[in-house]
Amino acid sequence: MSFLSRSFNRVSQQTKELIHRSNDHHIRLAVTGLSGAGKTAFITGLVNQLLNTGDSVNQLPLWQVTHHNRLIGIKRQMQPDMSIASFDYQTAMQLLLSETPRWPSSTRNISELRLAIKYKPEQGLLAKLTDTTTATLYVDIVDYPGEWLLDLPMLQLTYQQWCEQQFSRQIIWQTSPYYQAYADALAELDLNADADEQVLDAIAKLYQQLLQDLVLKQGFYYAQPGRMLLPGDLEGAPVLAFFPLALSNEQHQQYQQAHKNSYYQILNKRYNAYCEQVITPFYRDYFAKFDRQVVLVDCLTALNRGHQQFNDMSFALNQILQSFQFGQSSWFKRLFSPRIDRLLFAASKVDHVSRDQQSSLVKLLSSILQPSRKHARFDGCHVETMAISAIKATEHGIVKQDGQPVEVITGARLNDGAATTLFPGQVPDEVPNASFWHQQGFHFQAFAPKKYESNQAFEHIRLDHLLQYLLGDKLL
Ligand SMILES: Nc1nc2c(ncn2[C@@H]2O[C@H](COP(=O)(O)OP(=O)(O)OP(=O)(O)O)[C@@H](O)[C@H]2O)c(=O)[nH]1
Ligand SMILES: [Mg+2]
Repeated sequence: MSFLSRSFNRVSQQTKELIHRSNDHHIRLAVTGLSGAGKTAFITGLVNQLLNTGDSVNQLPLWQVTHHNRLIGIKRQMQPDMSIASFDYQTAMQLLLSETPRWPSSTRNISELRLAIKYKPEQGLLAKLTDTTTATLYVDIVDYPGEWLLDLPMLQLTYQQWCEQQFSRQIIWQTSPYYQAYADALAELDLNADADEQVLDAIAKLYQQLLQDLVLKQGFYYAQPGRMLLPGDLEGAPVLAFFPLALSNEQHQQYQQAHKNSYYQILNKRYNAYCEQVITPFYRDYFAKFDRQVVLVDCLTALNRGHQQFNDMSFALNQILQSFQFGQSSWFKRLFSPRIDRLLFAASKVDHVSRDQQSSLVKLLSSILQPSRKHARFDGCHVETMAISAIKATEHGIVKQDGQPVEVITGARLNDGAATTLFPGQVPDEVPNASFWHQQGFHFQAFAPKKYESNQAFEHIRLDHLLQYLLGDKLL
């Protein structure tokens, strides 16, 4: 293809994007959640529902476009960004539909997909203006490792502020057997001296071991830089070989005068380089352009992990949500500075609890995300909270105990596949105090996916309600 025709194709692609966006026929949906929250399962489940609409049984009755028989069809389309991978729906489906069904693996890299939803507009403005009987809404969704999200708050902090914030978490760090080695190495470091690459690498490794232990073994959530948990192609790169220092404000001021090759200055420089070269491109290219957002939160695993861990998850989420732009959108803003005008907090994996506990889960989620809700609402964004399951792995039932009906769930336990019927326990509707965890704690079970047939849409909980909230107004 000649240079001219390539350029022409690129320009016409960009023009098409612009037309979709200005026509209000394009939505970028942010699927936000910490690692393990259920983003990949959610995207897979959603795509599975959408690609199977039009089957004899309407699995999405509360989504009005299907309820009113206005949906013509949904297809996956070529994604807009050529430089990133396509969301691997096929592999996720193969795992879910295999002889022993398995969940998709934890995500290692960024990927994207676009869906085209073809529908009949209601006999309203759009139908009159365009004089068409069909219209198409394009929906773009990005999947990425939850660890990358942890870095967004760093963009608002200088190196000094970041060090101070990290060391305010010392009580949490001290729960790890790896903390002491890191603290000792810092105590021996002369921050005015010429930086030695190997010493920096060695201390960064100790800090990385500390973070990995805190997240993977102790069950905490907030760990920065997030790429230390999942370095990928940044493994061994100087831009990731930095760590926070335990210094007072006066000491920071003093070391800021040190010569440019000193340990302090090199650490400061690497921190800034990480923000500019690693976080900013990710944020600018994928995270600054959303119109709608779903925040998936796995409260049940966090409850299992403990009081400090649960609070740490809430803190991480509220910090991360400060990086998003909320507010009423207009066609002008949609083109030049998009804002999220609908935000949904979704408690994921609600199939892990019995039906009578679902409303408590919603209340619990609302209570922990209260600061973010206030922030988004203040800026004019609609906020809703619900409990969902993207791919239902259990059945609900009722058994009699001492003559009384008790709500239970049945499914295959994740760790050994054993068929299990149980009452998973009560969900608190607000964060309990620490003594509750000391006395009894929580023991919610994880379940393996159910066996589904390839020509059948998965069962789910409230994906139709979610679609109505996030896309309903764009399909009128
Ligand atoms: N029962 C049930 N389990 C779910 C559901 N969604 C997710 N899970 C479980 O949660 C685990 C994590 O889900 P993922 O979709 O991989 O989470 P993620 O947010 O993509 O995590 P990262 O890729 O690590 O960022 C899965 O392996 C399942 O065990 C659901 O709807 N029901
Ligand atoms: Mg994932």
